Amino acid sequence: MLKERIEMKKKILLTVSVSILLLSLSILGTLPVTRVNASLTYCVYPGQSIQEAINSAESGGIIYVYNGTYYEHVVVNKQISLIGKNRSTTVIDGNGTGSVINITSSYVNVYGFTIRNGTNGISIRDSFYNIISGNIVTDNQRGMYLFAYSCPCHAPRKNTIVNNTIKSNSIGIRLEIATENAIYHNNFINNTIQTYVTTGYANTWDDGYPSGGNYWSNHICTGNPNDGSQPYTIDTDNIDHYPFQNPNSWRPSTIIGDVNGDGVVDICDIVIVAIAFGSKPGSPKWNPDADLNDDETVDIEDIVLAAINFGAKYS
Ligand SMILES: [Ca+2]
Ligand SMILES: [Ca+2]
Repeated sequence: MLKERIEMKKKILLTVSVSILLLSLSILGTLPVTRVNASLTYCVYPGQSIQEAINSAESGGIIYVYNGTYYEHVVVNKQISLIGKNRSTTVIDGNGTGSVINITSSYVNVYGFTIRNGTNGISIRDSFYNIISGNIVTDNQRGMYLFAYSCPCHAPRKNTIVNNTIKSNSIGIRLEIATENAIYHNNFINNTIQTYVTTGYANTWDDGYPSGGNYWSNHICTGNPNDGSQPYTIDTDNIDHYPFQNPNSWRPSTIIGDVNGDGVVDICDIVIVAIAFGSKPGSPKWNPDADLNDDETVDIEDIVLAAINFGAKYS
């Protein structure tokens, strides 16, 4: 019985995933930023507005942004996944002012962008359980800014910031009254001030050993990660116990299907695989992260691998 139930669960998950896949594939050729299916996926092309897509989306929706440079100040005020096609070539530029992406809702995913040239690259205000992964955040006054807008009781908590490169900002990350957030497997490179943290508020800067913490360009240590003998100390409540000697040296997520490396296999991962469906190295849609079985093709086998592990997370 148990085996049958597991098989049934797999079948249901596969059906759901393939439906999502087909839906995703069916919309990739369309141009308007219009709703494709109830609250699911919107595509944004160069010349269109990411904000308009967010405004149209319902909670739980996915905004998929094609390669290009978008000069916008994006406000994310509802629970959505904002996914860029390629972190190097899908660019949101703040034109030197404001927050490039301002997150005021909880349960938001932001994956796969270059976010640049703002007062804040990404700001997270009074909100929780957001996941910022796989982005390049550069040339902002504050790369990331987590803060309580109204009162300390709204201090941002439980946000996860993983697999980002945060470089050449005046301040890499500013945590102003923010606590219990997890920040690991990021590259902090040549920010004038790497971190600026309000004292008395504790956050997590590593994922334990041997998973490790972050790479810091201003911290010399040995090992990927270091064994704990050369921690990167911000203050007594904020210590990266296991920093990395070299950038990008963390092991990929050990959960098959966790494409964006945030520790859980969910709809965001399935969509990333679906978007790369049919691609091989060299093709425009190719994303090596989506090739879960490493056979240099993103196909149904990769979708199935993600579907089987749907819901899995680090314990
Ligand atoms: Ca994931
Ligand atoms: Ca594959």
